[in-house]
Amino acid sequence: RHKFWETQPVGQFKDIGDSSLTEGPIELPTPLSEVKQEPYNLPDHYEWVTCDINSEQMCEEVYNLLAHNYVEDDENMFRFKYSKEFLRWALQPPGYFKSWHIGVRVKSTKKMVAFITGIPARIRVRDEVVHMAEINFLCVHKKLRTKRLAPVMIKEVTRRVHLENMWQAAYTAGVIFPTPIATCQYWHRSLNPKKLIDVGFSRLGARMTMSRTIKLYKLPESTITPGFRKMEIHDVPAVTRLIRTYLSRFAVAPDFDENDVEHWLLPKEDVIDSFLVESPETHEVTDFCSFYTLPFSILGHPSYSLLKAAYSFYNVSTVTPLLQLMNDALIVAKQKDYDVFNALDVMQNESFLRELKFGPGDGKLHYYLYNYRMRHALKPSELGLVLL
Ligand code: NHW
Ligand code: EN5
Repeated sequence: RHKFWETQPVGQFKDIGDSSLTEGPIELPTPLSEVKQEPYNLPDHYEWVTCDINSEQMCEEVYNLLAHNYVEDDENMFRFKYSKEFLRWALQPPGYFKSWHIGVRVKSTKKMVAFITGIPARIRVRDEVVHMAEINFLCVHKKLRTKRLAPVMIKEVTRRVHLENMWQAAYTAGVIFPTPIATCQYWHRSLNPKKLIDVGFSRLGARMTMSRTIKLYKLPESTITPGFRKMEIHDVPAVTRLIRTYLSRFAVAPDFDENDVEHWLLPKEDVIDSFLVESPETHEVTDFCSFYTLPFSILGHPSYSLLKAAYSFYNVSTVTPLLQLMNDALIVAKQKDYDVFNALDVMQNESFLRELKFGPGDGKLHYYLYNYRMRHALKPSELGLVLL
């Protein structure tokens, strides 16, 4: 069934429910001297390239490959369109390795036809903090699909992760292979219902008119919570304390320090937005919310080519009810002209999704760990991790 994944140190479908298997690494690390020193072989006419994402030219090549060949919805109506600034942010967190940004080119023309990336992350699984790679942006050009290039890409990134003495990875995908640690549901909150319906992202509900639908999704002009403001650099220590405490309650979550919070959560225009509540009395930071920007290209529509989407990232409430905090997040997203606000049912998100008029999407997101066995699948609410 899964000729490649059956050979990898991942939980296998046949082992589901086997209580003799314990939680933790599947294979032990090997001495670095035993890690293969040369890249895996590619088919003739192709070559590896390590991508310098700071170079405008390289970044543009990667951007173009992804903009035309990366993830689409199940009906091929929309395709993710990560911006260049987003890619730079996503691929250069503290301690990143350039060698983990891997492209494949056609030797003769130098055209980029495949890509995969890793970034380092400390991920806590229950009580243990594991130094891992987060793998993302696996992409093979549409014309080179189903030729078993993806397994070579995965083995090569694995080798380069091993060379840095890391032996585990985390990744997400919309498709199933051995073996998800959790399966999450995407939810969507219409901000611009007319456009969403026009482009086929959503449908007019039964017994609903356009004007009733627009009224249903209407939001206040400005946010409601006193002390709600954009996060600033001087907030990093307080936000780090808030988020560390919050994430400690989940079974799987990143172990963020101040450098990580500065990188991942400080606002960057059209990439990451973050807001917090500073108590007007005590000036304490009590609540936090964030979303990242990931538009869809709209494929083959006569009048619209881009759908502006915000994705819920990390949110923490200690004083402001989470529902009110996320309602304010919707209001700022609407002010900033997003068409839709998306969220997964991870962490405590289920507590606000229905009430704030999110509806379930047609997509699911499966979470995976490489070389780390979980005894049981987790519920989405036990996950404290959001990947880009
Ligand atoms: S998920 C997004 C993945 N990208 C896309 O969906 C873009 C559009 N699709 C494509 O470009 C986020 C191609 O269809 C891809 C597959 C490249 C997906 N993950 O070359 P073949 C990520 O980036 C398996 C893992 O013939 P293809 C996460 C498939 O099950 N495996 O297929 C990435 C089969 O194996 P099997 C995937 O369609 C995580 C084999 O690939 C997969 O031409 C990577 C077929 O290969 C996917 N998304 O290319 C794993 N899609 O055993 C990281 C298919 O079933 C692991 N496959 O026969 C950890 C590494 C680091 C470890 C460090 C210690
Ligand atoms: C990991 N880093 O299919 C990347 N998205 O529901 C891999 N559907 O936007 C991620 N088909 O349901 C891969 N509208 C998995 C995600 C791939 C992208 C994807 C789904 C998630 C999505 C939309 C559009 C569907 C178009 C037809 C969807 C319904 C919205 C509606 C709004 C009103 C209330 C009910 C729901």
